[in-house]
Amino acid sequence: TYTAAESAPDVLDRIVARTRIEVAHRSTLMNLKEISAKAREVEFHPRGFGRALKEKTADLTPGLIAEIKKASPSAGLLRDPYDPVAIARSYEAAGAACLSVLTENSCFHGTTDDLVAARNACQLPVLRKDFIVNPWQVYETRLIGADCILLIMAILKDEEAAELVDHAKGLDMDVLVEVHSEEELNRALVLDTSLIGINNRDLKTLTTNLETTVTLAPLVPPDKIIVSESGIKTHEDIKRLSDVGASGFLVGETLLRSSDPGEALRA
Ligand code: IGP
Repeated sequence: TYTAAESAPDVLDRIVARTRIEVAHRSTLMNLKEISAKAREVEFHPRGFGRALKEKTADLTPGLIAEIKKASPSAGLLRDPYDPVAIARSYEAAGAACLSVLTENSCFHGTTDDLVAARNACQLPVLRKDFIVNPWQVYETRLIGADCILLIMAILKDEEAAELVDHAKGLDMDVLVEVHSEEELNRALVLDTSLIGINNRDLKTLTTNLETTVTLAPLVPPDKIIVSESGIKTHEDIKRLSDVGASGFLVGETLLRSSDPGEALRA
């Protein structure tokens, strides 16, 4: 886990570099052809992630995507012991629309098993929160049962993002594309997905500012679903973000700091 403030700018680069090495290693154990064949054999169908968000919006209730993670580079260790199953159940009982589960290990202490366990414990659609840079990871995401992948525009070239979207769509998974600037947003808008995530956290400095959503949301066409991500703490925050057009709200730290995350969501 990252601690020194001066190393913040390198966190994203370090995670991506490590991820590439790990994927290269794991794909020697099961190559792309093998994993894609296996992913296509998965029998159960993805739970509609975008659909669950749209249903909440139709109800005029905020579409909360409740996050499950043990630690983060900005917050450090959030939960010890860490029980993804209990947290998933309590979020579902509290009325979350969807779950987001961190599977990145080096900085977030997550594993793919955490996602499998959380998803099996509830009926909610699940976003795999990780740093996806390679089609192999998209097939792995389907194999572990996730319903939606995250694509971070800051770490992808246009053609890489388009290719990863195609692989995900081919497996009937939804895609949440994450942006943090107008330039990234314009690159994201041409992709074949309706879910646009606006990350209020600057992944280089790790600080959050809800103004990011306030500034970028008006630039998103009405046929897209806007998910505001990170740094959301209060009902007033959600009100302010819905007023500018967000209908999904990805909340982690605020809920995970509470001894009862579901209760914190209900509050
Ligand atoms: C949740 P927070 O501040 O409520 O814990 O944020 C989520 O938005 C954040 O975990 C996140 C993230 C990411 C993590 C958003 N985009 C990309 C890792 C990678």
